[in-house]
Amino acid sequence: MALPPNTKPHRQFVPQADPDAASRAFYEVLRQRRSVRMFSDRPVSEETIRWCIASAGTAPSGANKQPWRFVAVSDPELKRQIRLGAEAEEREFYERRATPEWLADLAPLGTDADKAFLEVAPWLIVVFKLMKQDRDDSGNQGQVYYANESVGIASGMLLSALHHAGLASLTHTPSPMKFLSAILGRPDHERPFLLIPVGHPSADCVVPDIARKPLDEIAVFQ
Ligand code: IYR
Repeated sequence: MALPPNTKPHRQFVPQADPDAASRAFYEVLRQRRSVRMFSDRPVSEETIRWCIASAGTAPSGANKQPWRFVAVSDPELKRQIRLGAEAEEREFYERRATPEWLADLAPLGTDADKAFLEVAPWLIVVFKLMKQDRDDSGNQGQVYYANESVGIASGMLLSALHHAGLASLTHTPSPMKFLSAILGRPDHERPFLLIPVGHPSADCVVPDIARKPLDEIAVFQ
């Protein structure tokens, strides 16, 4: 392979344990993550949120364009507006837009249009997908590539980082999400991608009694 013009030696991360033990230990951590919809108002420091977003920002992306913006909201008035905007869309969803099959699929989760957690959770991280790069000094906006894949990967890494920090989170997708751009004053080239409430679970928090598919259903070795 021809070396690209700019390279440096790669130092591979070496885990504390051997690969079998390290991969299993990571699985044992991640399998404890659950989507939480019952939050307490217990605070989470901005420092913690900053490190978790920094972890997400280490994600690979198409041509390394890093087509993401993470907007971390703790201001109560902004959270209130986001709740009102989300609940308006969710009422439409539950009362009109959702098909009967979709509603039946959601029944085990017990979700409805009430999104109180959007005000209770100390942080809402709104993930935006960049449709173009930010303007450079001359005002030019370059292309981004594989933006959905890139911001999806970064979001997964964000969820893992939050979980690793002992925090609860939810991937919330009120649809459409345009109201988030207006409330947060984001520019046109940023599209809302995910709304992630972050915090601690309430003392009485329960989660749906559902299971993940076993390994042999999700993996094929050949
Ligand atoms: N956005 C709605 C509905 C919803 C849709 C799916 I797909 C879910 O996995 C969960 C909920 C809501 O948040 O209630």
